[in-house]
Amino acid sequence: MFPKNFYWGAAAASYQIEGAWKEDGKGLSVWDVVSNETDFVYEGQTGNIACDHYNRYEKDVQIMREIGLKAYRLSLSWPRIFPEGTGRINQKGLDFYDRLIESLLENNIEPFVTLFHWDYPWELFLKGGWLNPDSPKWFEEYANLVAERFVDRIKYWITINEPQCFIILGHQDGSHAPALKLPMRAVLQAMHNSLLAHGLAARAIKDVDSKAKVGYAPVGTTFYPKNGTSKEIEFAKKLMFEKNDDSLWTDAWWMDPVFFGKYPEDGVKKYEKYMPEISEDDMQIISYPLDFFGCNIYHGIPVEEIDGEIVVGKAPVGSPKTDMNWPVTPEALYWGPKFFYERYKKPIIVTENGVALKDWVMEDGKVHDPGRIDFLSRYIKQLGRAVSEGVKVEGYFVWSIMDNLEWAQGYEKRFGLVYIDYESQERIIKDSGHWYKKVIATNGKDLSY
Ligand code: GCO
Repeated sequence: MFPKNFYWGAAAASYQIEGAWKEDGKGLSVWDVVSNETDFVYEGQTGNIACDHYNRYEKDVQIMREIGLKAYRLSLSWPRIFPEGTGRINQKGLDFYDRLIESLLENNIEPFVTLFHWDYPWELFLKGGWLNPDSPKWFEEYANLVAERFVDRIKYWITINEPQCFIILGHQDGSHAPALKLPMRAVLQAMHNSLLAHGLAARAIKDVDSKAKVGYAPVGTTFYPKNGTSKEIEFAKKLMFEKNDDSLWTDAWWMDPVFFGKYPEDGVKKYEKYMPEISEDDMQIISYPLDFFGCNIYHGIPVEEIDGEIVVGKAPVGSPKTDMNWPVTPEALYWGPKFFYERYKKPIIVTENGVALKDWVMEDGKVHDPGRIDFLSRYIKQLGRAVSEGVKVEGYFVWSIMDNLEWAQGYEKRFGLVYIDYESQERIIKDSGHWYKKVIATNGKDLSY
């Protein structure tokens, strides 16, 4: 069912695992400052040490090899490479990624590199961050440098991860760093600049290596038809791709500009008063042609027909939820990729899917997580269904390779295939990690527990 050479992988992001927040010349990120200087993160936790992946990457790559990963999705820390965000380069930061990438390649693990997974350079934030008209250029400079440096070794690039989160959560509702609550006009300006940054970075990478595969990983809110009727399907798509409310989360708002070169008209009308100035050139830059659509999908929202009326469905009382309180809805990994593929016509890579559970080390010294195995197996089956119906899917990445800092929720949430003891930094492959090994070895055929 899954194509040959399918990328079975796992993912993580720099701030969530690296630690070494001041080692070897790294600059600060907005997350470093906010977590150290406010009580913003759960129990006052920080990413200062995290999984100490910066110093333990060799061991971590050995674990990935043991699990049999074909691919690993990492992100680069922008302030580790440019301590001030632009200009001065920190060679030692680049050297770290050199070592990590070499080690992955030696172990036959394909690195998928995300340029920006939210650890924005503090020094650039002081200059206005995403509101500064030069901010797209700063990102272009960074993209160009890393593309030049890693051109011979990296085939797959992702520009920005979930712009919805760092813009809406970071700049509008203040629940992520830099913890701003800006008026809509400013939020839309920041959004537009981040999309320009994406486009310039995509172009910069392709200019260095025309064969590189470049993608973008927005987070999607997937609505799915509970009974699969055509009326439900139509309604689900309407909720994903039309502007129905004031929220900025609508999928099309973040995807149409990138894949179609224009903001959806209904949204432009709705935000008319607050829209930034947009030139023709801007939309051309933002829609620089991409090679794949990266989707991060954890759950979906059902729509259903009740007494002839189509409504947003409610989860039945007592239905399963993860430790994030997200509903378990495997159908999302069938309908989401299907809808995105139909609309944007780009090969899909599931850049994130996974589950937080209350894992602990049991008396036998192991971490038994049958819930994660059940979760992943149900979701992978649904993805397989999409594949068998012709949706072009090239890879699937479990979030996450290891437990890590879940942003404002700190270390309380455990998403890993590998358990981390944050006191001793011991790593233990969970049952799900061993199970995933078999899934990979059978190219997704054997999902049994
Ligand atoms: C995201 C981020 C990850 C999260 C994960 C679980 O998608 O929010 O990419 O960094 O940790 O999704 O919430």
